Amino acid sequence: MKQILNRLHANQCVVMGILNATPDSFSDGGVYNQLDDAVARACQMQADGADIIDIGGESTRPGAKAISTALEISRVIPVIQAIRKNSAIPVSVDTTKPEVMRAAVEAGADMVNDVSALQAKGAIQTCVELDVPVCLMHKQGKPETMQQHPVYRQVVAEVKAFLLERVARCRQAGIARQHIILDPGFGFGKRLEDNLQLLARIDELVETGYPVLVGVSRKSMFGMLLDLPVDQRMTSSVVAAVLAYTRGARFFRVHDVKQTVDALKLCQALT
Ligand code: 8Y7
Repeated sequence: MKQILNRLHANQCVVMGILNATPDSFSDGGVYNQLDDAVARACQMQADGADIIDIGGESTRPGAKAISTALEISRVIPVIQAIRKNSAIPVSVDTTKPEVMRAAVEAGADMVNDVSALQAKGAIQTCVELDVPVCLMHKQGKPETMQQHPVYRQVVAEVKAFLLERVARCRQAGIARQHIILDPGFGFGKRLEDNLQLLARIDELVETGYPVLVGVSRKSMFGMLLDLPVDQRMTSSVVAAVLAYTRGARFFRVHDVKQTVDALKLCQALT
């Protein structure tokens, strides 16, 4: 994990491969639920150039319902343990629950990816104690209802202000500055126009000095803009990653690891 932070702070790219441990994950269709398949998929992503694997057990797609802590732990922990046993690749846990964060790090996870920016009770303190890097993501509303009626007056300014407020709380509580990563949360309570502005102006988040993670892979913003089903969004996802790169983003959460890694290698070769 140290290597990843060093890369980010040296302005180099980091690619996070997505591994869903949910029965209803919209892109992978629950195909990788079996442990062996999860390990195989993680190893394939590592071979394709992923720097870290993100494992989530609670779907955060629009309309998804929250699940219990026990169910989430039962989905995520065996996958983390299995990857730990078979590979040295760093692992991040995609969760909003402090109990899951703790169990995951105890099982060998190296980083916390929280789509609610550590707003759950006890989440900040847990991350202080775990002393691992955290990705703070913006969202408006809850996954179950967030796409029903998102509203912003100035989306970029509002997202940035929210994230900086979360940073202030984290820093006050004792989370190290080098452990903080920011993410505007594409698709999380955002209209197409909001997502496009956030992507076009991602440099305004980069200006904060914190590494910025971009998660646009296969998202519905491409479906809406280009009228494409989820299995045909790879090109737009990779191009969006490249555009975000040109505006200063260096951390990318993706399904299509090889394609994204190749594109980013080209970007890095030109800078
Ligand atoms: C994001 C994410 C998802 C994202 C971060 C999907 C868990 C939906 N999206 N985490 N998670 N950023 N940090 O389409 O954009 O992958 S789930």
